[in-house]
Amino acid sequence: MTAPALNTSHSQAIFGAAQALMPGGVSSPVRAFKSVGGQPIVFDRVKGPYAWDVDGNKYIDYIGSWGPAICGHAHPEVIAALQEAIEKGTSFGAPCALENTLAEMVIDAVPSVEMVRFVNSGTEACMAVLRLIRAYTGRDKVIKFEGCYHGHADMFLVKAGSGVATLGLPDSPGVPRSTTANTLTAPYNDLEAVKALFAENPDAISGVILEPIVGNAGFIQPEPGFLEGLRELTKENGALLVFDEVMTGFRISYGGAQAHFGVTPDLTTMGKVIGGGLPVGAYGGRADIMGMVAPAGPMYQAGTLSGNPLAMTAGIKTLELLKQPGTYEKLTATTQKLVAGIKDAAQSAGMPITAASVSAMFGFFLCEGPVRNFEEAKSTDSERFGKLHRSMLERGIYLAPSAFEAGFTSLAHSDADIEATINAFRESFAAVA
Ligand code: HOZ
Repeated sequence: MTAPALNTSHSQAIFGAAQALMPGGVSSPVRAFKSVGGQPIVFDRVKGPYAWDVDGNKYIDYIGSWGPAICGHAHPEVIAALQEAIEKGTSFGAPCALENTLAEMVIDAVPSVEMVRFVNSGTEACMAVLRLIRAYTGRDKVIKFEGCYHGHADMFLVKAGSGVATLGLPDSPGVPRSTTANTLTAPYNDLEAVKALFAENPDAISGVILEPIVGNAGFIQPEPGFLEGLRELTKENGALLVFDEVMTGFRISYGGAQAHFGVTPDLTTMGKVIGGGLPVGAYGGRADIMGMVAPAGPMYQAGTLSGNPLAMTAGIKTLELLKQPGTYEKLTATTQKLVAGIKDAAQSAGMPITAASVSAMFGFFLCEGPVRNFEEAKSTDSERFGKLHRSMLERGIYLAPSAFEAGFTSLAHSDADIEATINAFRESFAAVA
């Protein structure tokens, strides 16, 4: 069935004007729609599972502000808490009791976290944790995995996922070679490659950092034994294990992917959900390691807006909502229904597909699969993905504009939303097959 033509004239005018004002017209690269073609739509407002653009078109949203909106956009309780908090000011630059509350909630929930430091983004959290593992071990090298994305700090821009993969950029200019010389990479799900790196670099590797479920190279799950193997290898080699739970924290389960898989890293980075839609990142872990962070210890890291009362309020309220009984069961059921529908729709159209979900995170690749690493993710049909993305948009479904980003559901997505989405997939797969 042909979709009614989407009028996006206001979006086009605003995005056109933005070109001269901001590089590529955006504040963050992936949202420019470069890899899927067409122009991005410009949002006007969001509520629950929906987004409205400046032309009045309504979309069912599966990005959720790239993760934070797990309770649904603009949840009334989060908004009410923020309205109350804003009366007391927007930023203190001084200790506030709300930091204690959110810190206690994170420490209670996340198995590896005994102490936590709040920052303003996932990038900041990962940048700081890297400095911390190097300070603690006295070693400079770090192992990351191809296709994993840990923000845009210099040391991590090596075979990175997310926007770097989406735009097909080589490792970024402006990053000194001497900086990335200490970044070692291995294919995801390949323990033998990690073993070899430890053997080749004795007593030189400070730690291994990874997304315990990859969401920045599409959605890729760890194979059984992979996380456990990394836990053993890091211990054997005197290195630290860091889970980047910026995407998975409080999304895969209340205790993150580490609680779901039963593997406890030494340190964890978080972002997205713990800010409830405001800018928050965090890193935390073993108290003896966190004791290195200034002013308790010598490893310096700071931030003017870190722990500000509005961000803490949105995070606290969001975690309170997530802690209610049945939350993750609902998220799992919603997402499983969506993924089963996507698979069925693709198969009915004769389209190769591999799709999966854990809790409120999902993804699909337009190939038979399995997809276990970045190389396999990159070999899938990106041109067809672009066409599919456009067709879904025309049918009122807002998917990540990249084959290298995971999808996110929320507590606000109803059965009717999921059914409407599956119908749109059915029509779109038929249109692009
Ligand atoms: N790097 C994030 C996605 N993995 C954010 C993208 C954006 O906001 O454009």
